[in-house]
Amino acid sequence: MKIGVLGGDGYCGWATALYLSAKGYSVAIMDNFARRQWDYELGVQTLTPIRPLAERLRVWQELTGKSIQLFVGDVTDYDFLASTIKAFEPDAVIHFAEQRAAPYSMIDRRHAVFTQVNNVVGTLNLLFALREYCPDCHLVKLGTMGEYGTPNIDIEEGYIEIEHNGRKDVLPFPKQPGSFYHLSKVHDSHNMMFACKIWKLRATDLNQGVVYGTTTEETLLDEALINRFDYDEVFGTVLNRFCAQAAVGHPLTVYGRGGQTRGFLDIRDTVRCVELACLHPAEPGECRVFNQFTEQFSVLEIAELVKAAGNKLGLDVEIDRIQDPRVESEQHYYNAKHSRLLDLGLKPHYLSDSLLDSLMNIAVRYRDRIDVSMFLPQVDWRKASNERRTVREVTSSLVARV
Ligand code: NAD
Ligand code: USQ
Repeated sequence: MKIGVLGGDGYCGWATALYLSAKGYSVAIMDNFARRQWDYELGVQTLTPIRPLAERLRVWQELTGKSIQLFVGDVTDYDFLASTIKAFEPDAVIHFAEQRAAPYSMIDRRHAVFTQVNNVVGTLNLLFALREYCPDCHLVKLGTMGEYGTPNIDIEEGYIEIEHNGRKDVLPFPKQPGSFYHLSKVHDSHNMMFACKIWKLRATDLNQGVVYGTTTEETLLDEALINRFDYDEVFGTVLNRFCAQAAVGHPLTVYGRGGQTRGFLDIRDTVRCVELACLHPAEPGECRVFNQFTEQFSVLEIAELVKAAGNKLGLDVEIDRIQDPRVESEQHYYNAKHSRLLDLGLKPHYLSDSLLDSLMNIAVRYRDRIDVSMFLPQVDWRKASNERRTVREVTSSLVARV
């Protein structure tokens, strides 16, 4: 099977490209390195020292004899995307290439607009390119559990049967996303459903929970293959942030009451879920949805688990509660179905088995690289409409003055 990995230089994409290549699939990465640019803009860097993509790919080839093709370009550039799809002729395309941080999309109007243009236009371009050049290709698109929000009812996998005024139908599950980023995923989902309906494309929308973990079997082969570990307030997800905080003795920053509950999964399950979706493609005209997570935890439960893991390593970990910079329910009902990937054969890894090895030990190993000024939240949902000068703007105005 030929598989294109859009966003293959990023966290999920890099692990997926290596995993699929190791399994013998013919893999190509498409990426414009936007993610590395956002780090420069925000003045942050991944805790783990990642190498340039060309070097990563060279080392992978030297170690395994397997080559991964590279197409450098922007998926919002239709000519680039269409010519790449035409040249590579994939059987499946995994689409990770989006701006994925909720706080980034809430910095100000510009970042909200950028996020939605980047994400929605990229996905629309892909739908048109597939229809034109590869109509039988299976689109595996990364959505998010955050599309659903936190309704006071059980969350189904994409669709729900509703009875209204004596009539019944199966309809898309209601969406109540909590940021302009999460909204971009809802817009993508609607565009995909529509394109599948009118053009008979085949698509799987993987509504993924929060991914954790740094290591996979493949990235462990060499230090040059190491994956990202983001811990800053914008791109760092909650588990990474707590582990990095614990490693340097900074109190864990639980936002608000800490009852915010989310689905979580190990990066090793992300790559397997993507493979399972590829091995069992959607039918032509079908846009199906899998909820992709393995366990659910509240933020406070995560903090307690990190505290306990830190204590095992001799770290003195404190839990702090700070005002929630987001607008979200801090205590709520949460029960999301997630059986479809298990039915296809997913054997989950659990947090209790990976918290030390794939998170805490990595945080401790690289703790000298941690910048503690990146811990406290600066992006505030309530102030998102204010224009804000970013580090990059300040730096470029200094450069301009020189
Ligand atoms: P990431 O930021 O590490 O990687 C995204 C990659 O896409 C980067 O390499 C970036 O350069 C590339 N990219 C972005 N816009 C592009 C464009 N216009 N053209 C070409 N390349 C572009 O993000 P990630 O954590 O690997 O997430 C991947 C996908 O999975 C995203 O769609 C995200 O919404 C989804 N997801 C991630 C998580 C998580 O916890 N990391 C959870 C649920 C869903
Ligand atoms: N949180 C804290 N303290 C922190 C950081 C976060 O309490 O220091 C809380 C947040 O308020 C939120 C929860 O932890 O309630 C999760 O936040 P997060 O930053 O770990 O995750 P989120 O913003 O939801 O986004 C991440 C990925 C995104 C993906 C999403 C899946 O960045 O790409 O779509 O997880 S989900 O959460 O299911 O929507």
